[in-house]
Amino acid sequence: MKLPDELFRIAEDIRTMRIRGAGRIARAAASGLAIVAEKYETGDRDELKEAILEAARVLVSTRPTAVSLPNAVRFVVLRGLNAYEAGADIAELREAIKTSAEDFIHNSKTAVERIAEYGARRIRDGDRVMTHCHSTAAVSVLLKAWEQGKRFEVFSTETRPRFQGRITAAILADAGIPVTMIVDSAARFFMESIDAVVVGADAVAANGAVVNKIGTSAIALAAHEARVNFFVAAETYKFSPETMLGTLITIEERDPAEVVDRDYLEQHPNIRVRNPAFDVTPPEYIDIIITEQGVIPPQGALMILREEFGWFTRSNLPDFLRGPPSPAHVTSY
Ligand code: RUB
Repeated sequence: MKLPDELFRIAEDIRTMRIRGAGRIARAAASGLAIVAEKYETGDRDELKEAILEAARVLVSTRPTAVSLPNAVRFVVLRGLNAYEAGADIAELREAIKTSAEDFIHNSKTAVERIAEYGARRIRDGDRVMTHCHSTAAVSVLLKAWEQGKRFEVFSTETRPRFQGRITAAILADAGIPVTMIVDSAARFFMESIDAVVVGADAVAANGAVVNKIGTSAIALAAHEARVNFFVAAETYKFSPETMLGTLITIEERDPAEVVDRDYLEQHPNIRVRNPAFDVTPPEYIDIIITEQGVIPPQGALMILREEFGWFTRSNLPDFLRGPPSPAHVTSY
């Protein structure tokens, strides 16, 4: 089976974080499946189905934490499998996969726009807002509020070790929003002057816990202590249906060389460096989750999951799409 090179390029870009952020990762995965549906050379519908499943496997194994990735792949694959089982010929099967990928991408972009609208209502004139990492959903809330004429300033963490906060700060500054960049460990120092924290999510669990970039939970703790509102901006495809069944979300642990350079590691072989990419913020520290369906308290996560993923437990998906992927170097919490 020779899958198109573009599929492997997308998978590699996700793995190496050239494509990053849960929403972008999901949209890239959907487009990867559409490419396979369009370009995989065969006249046999069974072979095309196997190629799609193999591509799905390649994509979900790239990064383990962003639940948007398996959710996007499931959305696209499920419609393909349904068409296959309904007797679709090869052209119809290709079309089913392509249109469901297009639908996912379209819905995903619309969801971010709605979140921007709903979230912007929570930003007030004169606010000082803190954000962490680079989340398209969180940034879109801030950009929308600014566009509506609200005037506020943003404190953006730099976000060690990959400095995604620099992307956030640059986007906000380009839009004319006053931005102050701080080191991650200064979050509590500034918290007393902050009015609201807005972050994105890689996954939302059934109990309302939010998995996001490492450091998010410490910021939430500081916000809780200082009685500062803590908002999460998350499309519903970041909610994890597996957590309804008690599965824990896998936390990606990345290369220590992202934290300290290889020379240092070689000079100090007895120092162990760990690099978890995400952490879990408990629901008690979260005031609201802003979704495209509306604003919910974290306790409403189960309701969203039932509505959006009621099909999950009874679907005809293959096993590898029904449980969390488990590549090497990951820890479960
Ligand atoms: C990105 C990150 C973002 C979420 C949400 O981590 O934690 O806050 O993915 O982003 P990484 P978005 O840089 O490791 O992918 O709102 O853009 O989906």
